[in-house]
Amino acid sequence: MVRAMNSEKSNENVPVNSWNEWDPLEEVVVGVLDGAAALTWEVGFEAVTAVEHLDRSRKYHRAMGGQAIEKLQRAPAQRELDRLVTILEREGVKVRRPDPIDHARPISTPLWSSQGGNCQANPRDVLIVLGNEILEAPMAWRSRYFEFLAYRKLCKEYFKRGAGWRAAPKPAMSHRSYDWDFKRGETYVTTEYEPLFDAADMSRCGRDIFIQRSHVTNDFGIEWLRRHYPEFHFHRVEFDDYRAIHIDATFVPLRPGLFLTNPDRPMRDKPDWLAKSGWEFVEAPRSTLPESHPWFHSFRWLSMNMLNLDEKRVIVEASEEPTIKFLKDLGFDPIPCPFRNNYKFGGSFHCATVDIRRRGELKSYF
Ligand code: ABU
Repeated sequence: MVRAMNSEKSNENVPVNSWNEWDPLEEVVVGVLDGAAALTWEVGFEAVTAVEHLDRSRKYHRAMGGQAIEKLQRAPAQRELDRLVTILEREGVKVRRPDPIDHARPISTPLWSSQGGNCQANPRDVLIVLGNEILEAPMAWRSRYFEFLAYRKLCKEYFKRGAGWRAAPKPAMSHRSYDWDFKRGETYVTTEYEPLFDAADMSRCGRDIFIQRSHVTNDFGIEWLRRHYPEFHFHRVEFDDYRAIHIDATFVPLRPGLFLTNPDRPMRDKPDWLAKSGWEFVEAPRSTLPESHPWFHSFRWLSMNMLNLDEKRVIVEASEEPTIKFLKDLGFDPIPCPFRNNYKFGGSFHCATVDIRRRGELKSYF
């Protein structure tokens, strides 16, 4: 249900309204850490694991998958998350939270089982707001199959207040959904057996939405989106990234006319229309996370995973001084917040949130 089909002002009374990544943010869902479990090793997870970590990671997750991440272990990340909520509220944004579900127990469907689930730290991966509608993504990892449940109370509430609410077809995630012999850097682990996508593989720029073909988003999923949301133009993009998962540390629209790009992940076959669109493409500074840091190979580009409160204010990780300076030079007002302990849960500010309401309307920027 896309109400603002042209550039008329959208109805400000609607509970759900967000068309891009930069309009003034009024209401946001912030993830929670309670209930988190160590991920279970599965082929989809293997595909996005840095080669340097493969052996260690496989061993750890086979042994620990489904084990609870206890409160004490979560405490440093929890303090950062609390700080993020304080900042958002101070900046005038209404914060909503999902219901934690306990991921530390085996899950199964008639076709497969997993030692455990994941967490609800990253609502961005599961939900996307397309105009006045919330869409639940199918997801592509077995450990994430039931993650949507944490957001159902909120979705029901928004629906009752008048928002659109849709869920993509729940995938089988059977053995046919995965290429068990995928070639790192050449092919993707997800096949075309059924539609698959994570919501975080999309960057919204009004009528134009960039969607990455990745290890969690396939062409069938992109086609499903095109057929169900004809009002939008979904542009399929690919990047040189053998671990491709989610576009929000790779290709980030910061305001109309400006993309932040990842110097290690150039876009493949950038279309001519985009190159000539008049939008500027600026390379993100490298992270201050030291190369010797055990998470360096997996998480260094989370420095790009920022949250816009509007076209000026951007929440950025507090230790990323080069990024903070870079943003100031571009005319932004960066708001630093420590968040590195949250990286263990897979994301930074963009992942940890999903904007429900931004003050704005549907526009064409290209
Ligand atoms: N949504 C997290 C993406 C992380 C990365 O691409 O490095």
